[in-house]
Amino acid sequence: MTERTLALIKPDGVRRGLTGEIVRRIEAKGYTLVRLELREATPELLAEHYEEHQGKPFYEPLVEFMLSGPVVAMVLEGERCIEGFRSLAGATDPTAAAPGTIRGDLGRDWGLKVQQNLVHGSDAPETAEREIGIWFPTS
Ligand code: RTP
Ligand code: MG
Repeated sequence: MTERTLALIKPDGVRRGLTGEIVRRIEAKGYTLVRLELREATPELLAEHYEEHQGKPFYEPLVEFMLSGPVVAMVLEGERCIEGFRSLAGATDPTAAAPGTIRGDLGRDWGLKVQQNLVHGSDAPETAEREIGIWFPTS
């Protein structure tokens, strides 16, 4: 089933110059880049994007981190790409993420917080629609 998903390269990925490498992996997998923009998040946008995490202990540091620099916002399209991009990304914690994944190969967590895990990907069809609407309201 062809799907769309919202993928983000978080500020650590952009800062470390990994945008090209991450986009390369997405394209090599065969997903189509429908939208791609370098963006500055805002507190309002992130409050919507991370609505499910509001009130959790990691919420405030996560938002602060996501405001620490530009992010690359993308809409990907492809067969089962919601699950597929999360597979490419790997487990949330870079140390636990398998080699071969973006977080497993490129993620660092020595001296860092787990939120600095390079990428975000929507986790279900409804979430993908919601998040695409938040980041690309005109799409
Ligand atoms: P994402 O939403 O970024 O694709 O990652 P995910 O589904 O694997 O992780 P999720 O549970 O949705 O958490 C969203 C982001 O919050 C940060 N986080 N920090 N214990 C912690 O300090 C903690 N837990 C989660 C990570 O940046 C995670 O990607
Ligand atoms: Mg998530």
